[in-house]
Amino acid sequence: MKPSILIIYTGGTIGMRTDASTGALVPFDFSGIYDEFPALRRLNVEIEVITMSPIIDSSNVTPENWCRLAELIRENYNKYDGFVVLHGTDTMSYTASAMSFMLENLAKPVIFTGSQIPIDVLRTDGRENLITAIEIAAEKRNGYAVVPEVALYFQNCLFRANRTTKFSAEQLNAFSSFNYPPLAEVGVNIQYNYPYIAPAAGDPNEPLRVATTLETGVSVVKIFPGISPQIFHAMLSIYGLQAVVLETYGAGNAPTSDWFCDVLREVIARGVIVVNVTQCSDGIVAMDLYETGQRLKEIGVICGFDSTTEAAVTKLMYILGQKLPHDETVKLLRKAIKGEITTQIVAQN
Ligand code: ASN
Repeated sequence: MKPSILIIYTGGTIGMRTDASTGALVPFDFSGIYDEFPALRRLNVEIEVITMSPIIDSSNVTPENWCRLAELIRENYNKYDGFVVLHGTDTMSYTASAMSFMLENLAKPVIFTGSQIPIDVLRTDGRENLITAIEIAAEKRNGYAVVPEVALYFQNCLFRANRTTKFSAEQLNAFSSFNYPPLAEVGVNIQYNYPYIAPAAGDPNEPLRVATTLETGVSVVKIFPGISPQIFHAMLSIYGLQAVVLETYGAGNAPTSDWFCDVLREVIARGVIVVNVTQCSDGIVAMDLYETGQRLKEIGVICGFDSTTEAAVTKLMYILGQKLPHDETVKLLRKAIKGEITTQIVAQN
């Protein structure tokens, strides 16, 4: 039997085409996918398409959209072997990271992709991204999905979704996974890096569990030389704030000045969770390395290891949404729950 794939189109450049009469970019109707890409018939895959309403530019995405997407995957989970989510590139890493946490016992591929150039432009990157994403979502070995996790395919590379970042507004290889190897590299053949692909988180025949209670009292604070005590204090004193992703320097370093540490001490005493991630794309937070990191640890800042900001934000929304006791929340933050941080390093810190 042919594998069956559900394509979920959410919006973004990949689905845009130029209206001949007005010259404006208008959404492409993916339901006519076989007419547009007859080559898809040769894939030996059964494809169906759902277009989410409204179609959005991904800059407008919200946690409500994430919940609708997760529910849609859950409703269709038993009917398909895999899912391809077409999404705008700007916030794709956030949505895909959120899905990696929200789809709790996932055992089927959920492959995100999109494009930098609209699909009807001759030089589009969307066609190849779409076709290969479908092929990967349909790939089985011994009857089981080869990539039973949430992944992101872009320009010849398949990445674990919650390890990705959009790093280029210009290049066609717009995404990178700085701290985790690609799950597959695509040339003439698709070369899967099997040891890096996570095993299924559940049984493919069991219903999918989705978590749709997300806590949005989360903020990202990027420190910079010259940040004033008033500004830092104001950013951390917002009403309803439950957690902060603190983007620090290098291996997790921040100023040691008393005013800086006092602000952090005060917010942590209020019960706000502060997670330390680095502003560097590549590398890991090691808070024992320098005095400037040690101070943060003493204050009670939680190490974010090699997490991307995208993964840290969405993981916090997901975990805080579960309303667990404080120490359990902290334990989960220090643990790789969906391969989002490097576990060997977790053991050392
Ligand atoms: N603004 C678009 C989006 O993220 C960019 C893209 O898809 N390339 O929806």
